[in-house]
Amino acid sequence: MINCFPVYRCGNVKYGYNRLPRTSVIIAFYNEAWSTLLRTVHSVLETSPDILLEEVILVDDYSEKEHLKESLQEYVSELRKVRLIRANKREGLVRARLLGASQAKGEVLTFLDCHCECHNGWLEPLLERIREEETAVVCPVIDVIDWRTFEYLGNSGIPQIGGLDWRLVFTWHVVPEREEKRRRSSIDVIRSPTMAGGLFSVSKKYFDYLGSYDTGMEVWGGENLEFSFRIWQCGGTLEVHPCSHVGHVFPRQAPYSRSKALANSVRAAEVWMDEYKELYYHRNPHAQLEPYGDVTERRQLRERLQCKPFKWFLENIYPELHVPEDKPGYFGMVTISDKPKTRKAT
Ligand code: UD2
Ligand code: MN
Repeated sequence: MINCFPVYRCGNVKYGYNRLPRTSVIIAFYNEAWSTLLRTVHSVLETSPDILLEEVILVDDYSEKEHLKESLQEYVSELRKVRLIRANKREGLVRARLLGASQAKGEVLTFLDCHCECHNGWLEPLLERIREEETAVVCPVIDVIDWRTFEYLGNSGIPQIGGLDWRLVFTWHVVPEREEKRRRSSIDVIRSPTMAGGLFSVSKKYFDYLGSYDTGMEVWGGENLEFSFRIWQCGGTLEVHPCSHVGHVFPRQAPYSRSKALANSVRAAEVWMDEYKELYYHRNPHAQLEPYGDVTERRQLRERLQCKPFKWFLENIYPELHVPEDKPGYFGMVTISDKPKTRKAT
């Protein structure tokens, strides 16, 4: 049965370790707690076969917290294969990751958030898939780590894939039937229209070919959808591997402001969504007023790589997404406030 978490079958796969590409693991962080950051690093070291792990590159995005200064440097200098590099100013996650990528020696880049725990056997399936298909960008299943107790809660069993809504918010979905039919076995990769953003492996060569990231994006947000559109529209595939599991802490509140997310999303819409960007603007009128900088180079990249239109993405990769027909004056978005309005007693 395709839907069962194929844990037994995953365990039976034999890898030709000598043939797999080696990876650099890149972890950008800003003001992260000591315990979660080190949990991430140690879990990578403990669960990655030595032959597959080129190095772990920690990129400090100009953190202010004292524990991330000398103490971290000292701690890390004792760890084999781990390097710490520091940004000279706050770069935001896109440029911080690229700083790490620019120094990476591995054939494959594997990005992780700085509050993860890799599970045994997480790396092999990602690398095997890239060995098989260089244009595949592969994500692990993201398991949940409880943000209060830090307990590894795992996953409900059925891996989910990524989507989006017309406000350009990332959403999770069950695997559609058409995709279940396409897969030949329960341990086959699952194609996903979008990625959550933080955890994935990509061939370094292919990442560069695709234009790595949009360096005009600041702090947080938007880069995950931008990269997802770009992968699909420019000829790659975006996949979740059901055999690869990595836990992630979804905290209640990030240790920084995410005010730049809107401009980042607008950049993604302006470059990749063609006329469909209007559907976004109708649902988020603030977006249309947001200054988003210059996207000329990104449009040139799209031209150069001869990427497909957004319509193709909608029809072929994400047919489940309802495309509304906005008639003038008849569109909007229903929002449900989480704070119930209290009625004044009369
Ligand atoms: C999700 C992604 C995240 C990113 C984001 C959209 C997962 C599990 N997480 O949000 O990777 O794609 O969506 O942008 O898929 N960071 C910096 N500099 C900054 C801000 C953040 O280095 O200015 C680091 C941060 O410390 C962390 C990573 O970037 O390691 C992602 O940030 P996050 O964990 O706050 O994002 P998350 O998981 O809410
Ligand atoms: Mn995160």
